[in-house]
Amino acid sequence: MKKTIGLFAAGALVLALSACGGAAPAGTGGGAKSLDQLVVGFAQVGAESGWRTANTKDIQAAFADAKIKLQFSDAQQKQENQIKAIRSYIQQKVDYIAFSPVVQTGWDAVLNEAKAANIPVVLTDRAVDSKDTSLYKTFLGSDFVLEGKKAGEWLLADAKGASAPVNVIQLEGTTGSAPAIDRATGFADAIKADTNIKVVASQTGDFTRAGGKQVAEALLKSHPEATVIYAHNDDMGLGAIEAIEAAGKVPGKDIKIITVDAVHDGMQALADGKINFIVECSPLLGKQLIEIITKLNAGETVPARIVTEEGTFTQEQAKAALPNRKY
Ligand code: GZL
Repeated sequence: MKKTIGLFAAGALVLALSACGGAAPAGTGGGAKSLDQLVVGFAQVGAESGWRTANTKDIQAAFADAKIKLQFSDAQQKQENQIKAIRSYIQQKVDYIAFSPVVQTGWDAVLNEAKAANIPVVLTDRAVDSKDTSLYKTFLGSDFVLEGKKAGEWLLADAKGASAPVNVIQLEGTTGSAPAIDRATGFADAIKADTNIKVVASQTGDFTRAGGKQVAEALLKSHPEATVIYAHNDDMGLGAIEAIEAAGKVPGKDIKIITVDAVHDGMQALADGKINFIVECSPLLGKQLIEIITKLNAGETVPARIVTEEGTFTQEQAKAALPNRKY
């Protein structure tokens, strides 16, 4: 009789433990799964620029190398598509969700749904303006204000001692996106030091080459006094080059161009003297994203903010760097 009770008690104990403990959901430090058992949902912004293409390729390669299953979606630059993708990842009960928020606002509801489902979220590339930072584990990406500041500081140096006014057309990135907001802020703060430099017009080209060309054509017509174009990414700067040449002017000389990213086509235009200065913004976030997920899955904490390292390029530096660039 005693033996039977003993076995029953042991069985009950095992049942109780498995009911309470169970396989802790991944990302909560349960470490219940090995990396090759994980499924990660990634909601990408779209394929709007050379930067985005390089970012997607790098993330997909990093997950393939790490043998972690990646569910990938392209939102075609629409927030509602990203929200739909995140909701589908929640329904699929993925282990982690990562995404690059196309705009800063409007994420609290869906991020609270992910939190309620106990699925950790990692922000890559762009930030959200949610006040509740418990809605995501970390934000991995560039300091866009610093990027804008670097662009402005180059113009300050280039315009030093100039007697004629320096009138700038600004081609903004996607309206409401962190890079567009912050690159404008950093640039404006830097050029304050020289009252001879003025932004005479500023409009979004939505980070695309076509958008940059269309807006540059219009603004060059309405602002013939402009001598500089500051584009929030290379693709819009490349579109502006087409507009400048169509107007019979020489890009890099009649109209100086400053851009951000340093993707191949931008760097080639810089080497060719059609762009004057590029601030780098690295799209190569895949390896760091894998490191973050590996740490979270092992129950380790990660910093709330991980800033990517990046530099700047002049024409000579672009010529030297081009042969070894990965993208
Ligand atoms: C910046 C990234 C921006 C790039 C653009 O991290 O979000 O979006 O600068 C891209 O080229 O479209």
